[in-house]
Amino acid sequence: MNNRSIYLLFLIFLLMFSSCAKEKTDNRRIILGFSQIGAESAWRNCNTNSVREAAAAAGIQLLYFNAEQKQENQIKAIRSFIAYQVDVIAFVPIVSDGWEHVLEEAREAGIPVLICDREINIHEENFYAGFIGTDSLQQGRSAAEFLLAKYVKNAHGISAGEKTVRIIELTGTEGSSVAEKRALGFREVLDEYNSQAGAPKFQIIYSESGDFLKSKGYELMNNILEKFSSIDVIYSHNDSMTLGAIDAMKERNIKPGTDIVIVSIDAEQAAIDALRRGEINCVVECNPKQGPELMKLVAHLVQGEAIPGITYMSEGVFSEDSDLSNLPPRGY
Ligand code: GYE
Repeated sequence: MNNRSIYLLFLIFLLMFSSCAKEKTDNRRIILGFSQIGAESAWRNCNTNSVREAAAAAGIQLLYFNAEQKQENQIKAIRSFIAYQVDVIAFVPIVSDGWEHVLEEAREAGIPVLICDREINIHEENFYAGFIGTDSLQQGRSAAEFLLAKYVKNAHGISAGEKTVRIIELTGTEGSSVAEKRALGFREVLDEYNSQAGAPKFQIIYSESGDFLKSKGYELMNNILEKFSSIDVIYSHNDSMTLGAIDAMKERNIKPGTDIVIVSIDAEQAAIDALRRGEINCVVECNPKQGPELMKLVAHLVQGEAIPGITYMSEGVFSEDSDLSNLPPRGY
């Protein structure tokens, strides 16, 4: 190769490089680093798809990491997003504690952070830009309000003044904000009722974590049915555990929804189908389709615009009293 052709090659390379560099600084796509906790439920898979589809629709480049249920993997993912200098970081905190250091690192790097779906125990300003997700305290309250309506107003299966309603609770992942608040909201409403009214009283006779997993819901229910002979209600923090518990009941010829009243959270298709069959009595909706709202928040942050501290998804309650004839397919 003579000097002239080397010079020409160099020129072509320089031109190529400068056009790439221009592309990156002037007109490049927003990059969002998103750390998901895993794939423990149909709800979670829908949540992941919603984020992926919304990012694609908004032209946002998504760096996606699945933490496989481990906080340490989430922390590693967030650190790699910082090293990559993404525009915004979003993550679903599997548990509420232990995020101070990594959030401090993101703050020092000047990268705004959005907390998705579950909350964290840091409420200091400037640690993160905002939260988008579900109102789990309200979901717990709604679950209890259904029980008050059923047992107190409609006097289901009891004569007033006679009985205690014995409740078993299947809780979600220990240390997660969602499990804590679904437990709290539920107790808040029942405790208030118990402290004022005569009878019936509502009593949580047993509570254990099934980690939001169907397999654990099944396992827990088998153990519970061995231990307790009289159960009025199962309150389960998500549909996956509920569906596992229902399988265990059916194997023992216990009729879910009739012999034992069942209240669940999420409203995935399989639970709505069970509600229609009378095997579940109430499903409190938890809306996983957070992607489009999340992308709007990301775009605002990149523009340097203010966003609300909390964005809750819109959610409802479906029960045996609801008209479900026009309910569209759930998509999860
Ligand atoms: O209810 C459950 C999932 O964090 C709100 O996690 C979410 C919960 C949801 O696995 O099914």
